[in-house]
Amino acid sequence: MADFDGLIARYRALSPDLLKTVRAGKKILIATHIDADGICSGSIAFAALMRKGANVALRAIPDLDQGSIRELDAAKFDFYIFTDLASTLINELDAAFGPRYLVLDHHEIAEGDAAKPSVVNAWAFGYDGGKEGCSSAMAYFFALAIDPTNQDLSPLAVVGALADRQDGGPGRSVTGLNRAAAEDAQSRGLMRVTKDLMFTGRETRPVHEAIALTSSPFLKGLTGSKDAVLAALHQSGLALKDQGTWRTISSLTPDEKMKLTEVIATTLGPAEGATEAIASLVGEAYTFDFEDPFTPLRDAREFGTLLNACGRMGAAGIGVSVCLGDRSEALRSAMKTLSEYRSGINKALEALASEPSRMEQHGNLVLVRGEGIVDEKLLGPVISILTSSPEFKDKVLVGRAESRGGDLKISSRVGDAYGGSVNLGAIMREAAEAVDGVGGGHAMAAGAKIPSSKADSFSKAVLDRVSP
Ligand SMILES: [Mn+2]
Repeated sequence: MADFDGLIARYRALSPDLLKTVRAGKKILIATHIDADGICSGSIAFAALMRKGANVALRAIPDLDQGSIRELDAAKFDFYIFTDLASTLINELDAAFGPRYLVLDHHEIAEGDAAKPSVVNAWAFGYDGGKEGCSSAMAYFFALAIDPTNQDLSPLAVVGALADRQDGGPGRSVTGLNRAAAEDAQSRGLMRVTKDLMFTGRETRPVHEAIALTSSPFLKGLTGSKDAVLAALHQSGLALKDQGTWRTISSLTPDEKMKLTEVIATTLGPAEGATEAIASLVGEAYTFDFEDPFTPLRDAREFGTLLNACGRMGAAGIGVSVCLGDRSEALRSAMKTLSEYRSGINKALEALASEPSRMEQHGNLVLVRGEGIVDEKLLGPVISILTSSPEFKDKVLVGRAESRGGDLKISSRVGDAYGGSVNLGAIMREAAEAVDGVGGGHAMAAGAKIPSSKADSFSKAVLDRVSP
């Protein structure tokens, strides 16, 4: 049972001490993960403290480990706040910082650690941290306990939830703690919730571009291919322009939207999973009307993609600036990063499609050998996109790419329609440890880093643990 009141009470209880630290002018560092949920949660915590006049800095890091804890310690801050990371390293944080830290997170955590005074974790309050409580929502209610006027940060909580793919409720809706944040955003008039076709850029892009940009679900023959989409649409007779201007998906009439769905159904044909792909195109759209039309910030999912792109491409700081309100230089640079990110992903997907032998199938498990064609930075999104494709949505995908220093980066995801039960977080941790690597994560999405020379024994260790 979710204990929302318990979570709020917890935050209220710890905020006086924190505000004392702020007022004393102590140096505070917020350390957060580089993905969109990390960027949003870090930005929310940062904004809440900055508004209280805190001496606060924010740092986004790819992975927290012993080495990065030592670096943070050496930076000599008086107090540390961790968002979207650290739940598996509580002992190490105790050793390094004693009582001078706080973790706001939603990753799985040992029960004993969750009860510690410095830890606030979604799981400890009855929320499934993988589905109904992202770090950004955790940070949002923390901010709200510090000051109720921080309600204006609620849109970022929704962005973080969608970016972490926590929209598994009915009609692709957010649930649980994320829902509570979404309701704040709605009631303040910051966010509009509608039922719409879920194409990327539904408010901002010409219809054919929006369809080609959509990778979740992966639309075979359409995703990544503007020309193919245009050809299919031309045949349907759908009016793509209005007085010379390209129309957007959201401007289509209900009948036209129906027609569009039919065109896509025809193009996908009777392929396995096509019906589900089309069903998952309809869902809850979250729109921020205060954002400029024709920017990716207008749609909460696209906002998340923009931030993920920044994080992956080594520009998390730009994402933070956008979250904190920069709509000029930072937004321009984030949009440029997004288009590089998209073209990198498309290239990798095309390369994999042209070499089917790189997708090794073992029962329900597919090993994706991305060495040499998938940039390690893009491995996670590439594997995610593949698990949303009709071909692999009932499979478990484990991808790999070359990393620096003779290592392999591993990224694994469970397809949306996978029938079995599997905990990738545990599998990645165990299989990696068996070959002197490190791994971990969520049940549905996890990763690892292993020595290249151990690739085969790692694959075998994974195979042994995924039940056929
Ligand atoms: Mn997260």
